Amino acid sequence: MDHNKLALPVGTTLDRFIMRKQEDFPYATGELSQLLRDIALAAKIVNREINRSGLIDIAGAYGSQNVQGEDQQKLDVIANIRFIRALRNGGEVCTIISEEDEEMIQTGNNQGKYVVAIDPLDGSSNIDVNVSIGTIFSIYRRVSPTGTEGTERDCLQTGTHQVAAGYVIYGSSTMLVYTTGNGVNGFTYEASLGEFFLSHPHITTPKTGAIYSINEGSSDHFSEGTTAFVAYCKQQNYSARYIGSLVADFHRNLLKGGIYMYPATKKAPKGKLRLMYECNSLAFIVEQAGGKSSDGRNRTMELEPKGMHERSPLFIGSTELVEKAEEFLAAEYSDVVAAL
Ligand code: AHM
Ligand code: MG
Repeated sequence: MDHNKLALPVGTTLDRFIMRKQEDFPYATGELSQLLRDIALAAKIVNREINRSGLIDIAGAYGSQNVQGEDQQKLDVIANIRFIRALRNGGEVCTIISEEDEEMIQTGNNQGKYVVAIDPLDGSSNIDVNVSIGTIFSIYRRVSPTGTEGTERDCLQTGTHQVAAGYVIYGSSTMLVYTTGNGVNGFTYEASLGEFFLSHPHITTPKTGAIYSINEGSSDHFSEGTTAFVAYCKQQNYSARYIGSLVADFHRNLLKGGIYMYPATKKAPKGKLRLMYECNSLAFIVEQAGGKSSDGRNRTMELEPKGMHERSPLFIGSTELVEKAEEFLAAEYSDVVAAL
């Protein structure tokens, strides 16, 4: 009997993978590695809270609104506390931007070299009905001198300056997917061992796909270009798939090929999604996986952020589909932007 078949290796843990990657950079000090491990630790805790949310009184609305004027769920607040605490205790981060906090958060770690932008729990209106939700993050190196508090300039860098980005999907299994600019790797959480294991090495996204994801309930407010592109998707017999949970919609399309869209609408001329901790993070990942992300005309990662909670339209996924959407939008896009 082949003993290896009796007990298959469990594989590479996230910690070991991060350590190995660090060895690839001879002058790396390990701070970014530690920071990624802090995020993974908070993700495990948040995963635990989500899994038992039906049993204890942490599902449902918190009774307040966040900076965007959206109802906060209790788990939004809990996830925010967990990630901020992990980043504060870790010591590598001087400043955090969170979807849940209007102002930037100073961690008190003025020696920290990094700034994190995070949506601690995205798609949280789906929590009560057991639909997948996620955490999205971007990591930047600060531009202000260490030893001082982080500044707005540290927080408002273009997406091209990200040193790492990732997401956690709390779904039928929990996964952490991240990039440090050298490809994309995915890790699946093994709850009984309390570890993330490498399950999706070198993720590449198909060049094209047959899935389009958009909230067609808003179609009365779509621009002509968006309407025409959606009609094109139907002519091609693409499948419509829209969970309404960005990480879940993005993750599916990343693996299978497709396009996710949150366009500018007449009601929301800059769309809904936030540039700093939703669009840019996923844009870095999709590009590293061979895909594309734009606001319909401009590369997402080159957009100049003017505010920490700024919104941007988002067309993201397989390169051919994003380029096709851009073609449809090209004619009218200049009018939309002119009207902003
Ligand atoms: P949130 O950050 O308040 O959770 O909102 C973001 C979510 C995304 O996960 C999702 O893709 C989008 O909002 C859905 O919006 P809509 O209901 O307008 O389609
Ligand atoms: Mg969000």
